[in-house]
Amino acid sequence: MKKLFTLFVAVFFAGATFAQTQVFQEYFADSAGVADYGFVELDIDEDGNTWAIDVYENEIYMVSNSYDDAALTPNNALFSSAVDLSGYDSVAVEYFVAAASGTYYEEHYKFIVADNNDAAAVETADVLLEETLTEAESGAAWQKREMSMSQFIGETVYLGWVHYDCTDMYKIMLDSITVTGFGVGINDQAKEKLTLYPNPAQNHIRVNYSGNSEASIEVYSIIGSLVKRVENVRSGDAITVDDLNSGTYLLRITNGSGIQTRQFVVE
Ligand SMILES: [Ca+2]
Ligand SMILES: [Ca+2]
Repeated sequence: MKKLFTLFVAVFFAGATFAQTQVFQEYFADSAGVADYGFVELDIDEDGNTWAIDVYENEIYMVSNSYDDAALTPNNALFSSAVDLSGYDSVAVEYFVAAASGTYYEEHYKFIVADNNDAAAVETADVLLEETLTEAESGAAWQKREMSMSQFIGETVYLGWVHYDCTDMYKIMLDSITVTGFGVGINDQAKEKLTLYPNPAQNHIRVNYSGNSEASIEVYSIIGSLVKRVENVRSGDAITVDDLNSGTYLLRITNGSGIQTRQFVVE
């Protein structure tokens, strides 16, 4: 059984060590029971139908119905086991979702992050994505969703999928969930103050640190790709970011006092 595990991968960019850790991964690869994966399903509408394991063409995944011989009005929540997000500079999540039917595909759900895995937590959770599936996801055409979870760094959370606010379609399908943490780990030894502003940024971002040492700056995408490098920077200098797409980035600065990483957002 594939459970919570931690994998440490060191990726090297121009001599800099950038650590990438698989914080959580679940492919539903080898069991027929929701609880076997450490997941919890909640039949909030109490109609006897909720998330369950399904198997089709040797692929195992989670499923929740909005039709089963008759129309259902589901309100079914599925929670992962606890995920500890302490110790990272940046965290991203991805999962795959699909609608089983090629015709009745307008399943509705929200992806939430909660501090517990019960019905009360569904109400107070942060909603990271809410959507009605489209033709792109119909006919079991798996589509990836990926987004930042960096706002929860330092917390232990539960990932949740709530299938609700729809009726008389067929089945929503969920599989291959991965949470990845990024950070500079043992190389992040500098303790002095480093700030970025404005953050979120539009055209440029300034770095501000104590001392007068020259710094080199590297900017990484949320998945760890180097997108920009600037040399000979001093505290207060502006770094152009209007050539970057909107999104979350990591800025890694190396100066006389060591290496530090900060997250920023380009609007
Ligand atoms: Ca139900
Ligand atoms: Ca699977």
